[in-house]
Amino acid sequence: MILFPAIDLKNGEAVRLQQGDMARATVFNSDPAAQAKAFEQQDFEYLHLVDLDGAFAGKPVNAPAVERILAAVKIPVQLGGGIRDRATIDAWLGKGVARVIIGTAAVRDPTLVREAARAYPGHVAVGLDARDGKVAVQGWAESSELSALQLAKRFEDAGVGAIVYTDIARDGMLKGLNLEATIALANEISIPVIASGGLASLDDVRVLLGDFNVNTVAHYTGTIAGAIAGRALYDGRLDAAVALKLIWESSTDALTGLYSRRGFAAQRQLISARMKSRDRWAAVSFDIDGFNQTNQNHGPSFGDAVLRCIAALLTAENGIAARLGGDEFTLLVSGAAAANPTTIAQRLRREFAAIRIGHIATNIACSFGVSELRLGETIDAMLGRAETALQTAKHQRGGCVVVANGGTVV
Ligand code: AMZ
Repeated sequence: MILFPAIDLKNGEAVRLQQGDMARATVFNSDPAAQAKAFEQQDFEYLHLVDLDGAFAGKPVNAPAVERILAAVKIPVQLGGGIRDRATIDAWLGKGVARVIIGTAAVRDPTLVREAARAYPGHVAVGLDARDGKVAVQGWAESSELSALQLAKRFEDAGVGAIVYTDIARDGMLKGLNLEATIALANEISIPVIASGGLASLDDVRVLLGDFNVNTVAHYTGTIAGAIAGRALYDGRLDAAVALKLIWESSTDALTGLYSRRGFAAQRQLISARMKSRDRWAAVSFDIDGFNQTNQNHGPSFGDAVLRCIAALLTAENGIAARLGGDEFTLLVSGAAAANPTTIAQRLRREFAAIRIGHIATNIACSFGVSELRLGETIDAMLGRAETALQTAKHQRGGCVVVANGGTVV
């Protein structure tokens, strides 16, 4: 999960509004670049910027402040407000914005969103700002006839990297996120959702991390990839260090230290946002053949030791790795390592077979599916191909490496 600190720009200053009302603005920092730098130094990994005057004007107004922020920080930045045409999208992405957020134009000109998302997969997000169930536009001064879900559905399969969902009534009010509506939306679409509006305390962060034991939330199956924190950070209600520590701890598997499903999803998104079209990436997915057998024969602590050994091997690679299930793992590698994922899989296969726990030889056998990123493909699509190849490997005979796009290495 990514916690995005928000900087909303009005007249070149960093402000917070209440319920989007420009007349209820509090200036928190007259130097937004210094504020951005402060957030970076607090270890936030991604910034959320809004050009408020731009959202009302329909074109960028606080561009100089945005450019100063881009020059001041190294972490990626997502930006919304006044981005209504292709030239503005091209310009911001060209200047180093990692992801543009489109609000009004997503209602009025959905083709723009679709075309931009195709040109820049993962770098275009849709901002859905809901009031009384309907999406608001034009600085939230006007309402549309569409519900958030109706609008979100229009962009399924368009390559949109995220939906930033804001409950306007809660924005700046410190009453807590609208979890129910956010989860309901996340459950209905495959696009990751970023929750926004009203984040008030560590409790909101805890709930987003998967502590869904609240009676209102029965079934959570979608992806909530992050949340936006505004006023709570500025007035000190939310301690950044404590919140980020909590997020970091819950993004890794307690046993192996590898990324958990949720942490891996967040990292994948970050990678997608930072990815340049010619970057090289590859995926290696695998699971252990007959792991239950291993556990039953030697007891759970033996299984744990095996998992720890695998984790140590995996993290030695140049990439990020996750334990996605009891015995299922995924490795994402970049650069030179991505040139030949089959070699990586074969090496891992040899090394796993040689793992010893004390004096016991484990003889672990794994099935592998590998894939390389195609030009213009998303990381998720590449991972999907590796997963399909893995299923084929398991069905063939086990213990082999299947390369997406054909080819089995026994
Ligand atoms: O607070 C407001 N009145 C407001 C606000 N925060 N109005 C718009 N916005 C943000 C949206 C989204 O990120 O949350 O501006 C962006 C949308 O801008 P546009 O110009 O694409 O509608």
